[in-house]
Amino acid sequence: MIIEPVTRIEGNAVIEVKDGRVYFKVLEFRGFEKFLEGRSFEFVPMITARICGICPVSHSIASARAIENAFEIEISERVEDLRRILLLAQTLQSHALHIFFLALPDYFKSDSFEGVPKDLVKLGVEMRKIANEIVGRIAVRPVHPEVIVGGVARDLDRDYSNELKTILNGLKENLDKFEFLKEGEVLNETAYLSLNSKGVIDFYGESLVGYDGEIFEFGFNEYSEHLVEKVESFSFTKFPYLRGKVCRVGPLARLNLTKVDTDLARELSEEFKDIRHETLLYNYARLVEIVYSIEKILEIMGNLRGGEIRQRVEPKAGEGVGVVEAPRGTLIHHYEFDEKGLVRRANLIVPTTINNTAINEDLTATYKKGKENFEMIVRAYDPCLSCSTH
Ligand code: NI
Repeated sequence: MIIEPVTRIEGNAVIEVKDGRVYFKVLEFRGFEKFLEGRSFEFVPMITARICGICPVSHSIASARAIENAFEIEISERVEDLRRILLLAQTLQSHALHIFFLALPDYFKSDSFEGVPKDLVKLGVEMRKIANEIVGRIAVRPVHPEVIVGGVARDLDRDYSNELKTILNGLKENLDKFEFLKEGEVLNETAYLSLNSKGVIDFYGESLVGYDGEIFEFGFNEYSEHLVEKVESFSFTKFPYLRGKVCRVGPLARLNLTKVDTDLARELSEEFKDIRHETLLYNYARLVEIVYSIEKILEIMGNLRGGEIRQRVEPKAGEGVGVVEAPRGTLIHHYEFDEKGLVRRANLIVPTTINNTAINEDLTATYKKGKENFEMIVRAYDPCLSCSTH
């Protein structure tokens, strides 16, 4: 059996059932790591923003962070706050797109958002509108945003709290309509990986936290000791393993590994006080993170810290790793520079790539249970294939 193409995901993929196994084949090829070589550092965040139309902010910020680490540049507290707002606004935009337009149709037994109740779709549209506006305000444009090495493009000079509070209230009134997102079964038990800051969820977190039966923490520079990529001939996406185990990142991993520190989202995240492995719970976790993103943006906006929004950057030879939480999970950028600040080598590890092994294993487990909801399982991961083949 072959499903081609897999619909309501970002990019092109094929699902093939063959000899008792199910293969999730990603057949795009991009080549960003190669054509970054020889480019000057200042263009790197702009080039990597072109990897993806949905999560460009994550790439550009991971990039800038890696470069700043390589050149030993400290950004101001204000830049840190503004970058957090950017990452959260993009998560709101991306999660809203996924839940309301790509995932919900499955739950309403429909092929498109036309089968989803209109009031819910409207909520999704409003979330995306305000999130894109916020990103555009700080990073000039919502798609192909500008993030600068050493800072951000613009300060936040407008208050969006009324709009955000209206959306949050609209969501609160409708929360009981999403109970069905808590349904799901365990297909495979896996390892998990996320950023965190002292055990708390943070899309611009300070260190990595992993789970392979036990929780362990490590710094950005040690990522390659824990996360090892393998290659399989049937896909252009690689297969990473965390300490030899199939690993997952994204909303489920974040809520499994970290505590949530905003009011309503904390209540909703109670569901994840033990490690949860049900793949379809990714959708519920995404809903919790929509609430978290709105609450956290409101909190940061209300207490913006001070400092310059950009600073002078002097390149030097060396290497640096930058990590952020993208909507789909942990995103790692690693560069090596020569003394002029030209890229010698680039390595990008993208969330959908990390989830790739689990997606394949889950499809085979689904098949072995005699079920055929393959596309719904793939969609739970909200895969971004143009990112994964970078
Ligand atoms: Ni992407």
